Amino acid sequence: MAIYAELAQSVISGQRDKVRELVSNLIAAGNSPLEIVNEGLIAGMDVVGVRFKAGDMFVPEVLMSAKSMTGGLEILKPLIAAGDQKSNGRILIGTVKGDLHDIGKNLVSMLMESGGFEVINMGVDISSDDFIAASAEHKPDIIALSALLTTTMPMMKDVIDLLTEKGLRDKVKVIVGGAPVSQEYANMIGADGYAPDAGSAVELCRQLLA
Ligand code: B1M
Repeated sequence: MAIYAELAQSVISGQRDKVRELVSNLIAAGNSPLEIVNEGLIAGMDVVGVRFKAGDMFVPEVLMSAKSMTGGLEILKPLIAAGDQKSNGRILIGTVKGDLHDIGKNLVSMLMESGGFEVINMGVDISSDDFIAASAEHKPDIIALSALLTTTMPMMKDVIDLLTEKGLRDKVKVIVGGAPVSQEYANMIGADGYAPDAGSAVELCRQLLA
């Protein structure tokens, strides 16, 4: 659909106001919020990723794209989020220490909420100690760790090791995700599960708590 291509292009060129306008138009025309996320916003960020890697886009431009995507997500969130249904479980989510990427993690968090989970979103650059402290405070059923950098992936293992060290590992499930993470890596570090995208993360949480 041409309007999705226009939305993706507006994300790529970092036009936050235009993104918000197009998202609003798509909602008004009756399009599904999840389709808008996947076909427009994520499609745009995918191109940004390719150009960033190729050196055709630089950090300030990527940040503009990220802000545009977030602007669109802000409008979509209330439409995707669940109403007042009973909680399916409590999830503590955050991006690990040293990693500032939060768009994917926020999308996962949003879909978890819409899937009926109570979500505590700790933000980015969260140390293993802070995950453990928050876990002791909030007693989540699941800790969900996001990492977008190969250099920060080892912090996921660090969180799991610290949970074990503190005798808390059997009290909580740990799931991992993010572009460089894989099922193989999840197995290697002793996580309870891996999900490649936001939709499967919700499905995984349901399975783990069934
Ligand atoms: Co960064 N960055 N970045 N960046 N950035 C990547 C990740 C990179 C792949 C770009 C590239 O080279 N092609 C590369 C990593 C290479 C690597 O390690 N393998 C990279 C780099 C190198 C860097 C810097 C080091 C660049 C620099 O400064 N020289 C730097 C690091 C800063 C830091 O974190 N300490 C950096 C900085 C930034 C910005 C700040 C400019 C910005 C982040 C803004 C923000 O998040 N607020 C940024 C962005 C935007 C990207 C790309 C372009 C897009 C990421 C994104 O938001 N994608 C990215 C390239 C790419 O991934 N294609 C890149 C859209 C989002 C919806 O997808 O996050 O993958 P994603 O999330 C998905 C799934 O992964 C999954 O579900 C989500 C939805 O389906 N998922 C989970 C995510 N978390 C999950 C958790 C789960 C389950 C599923 O369960 C717990």
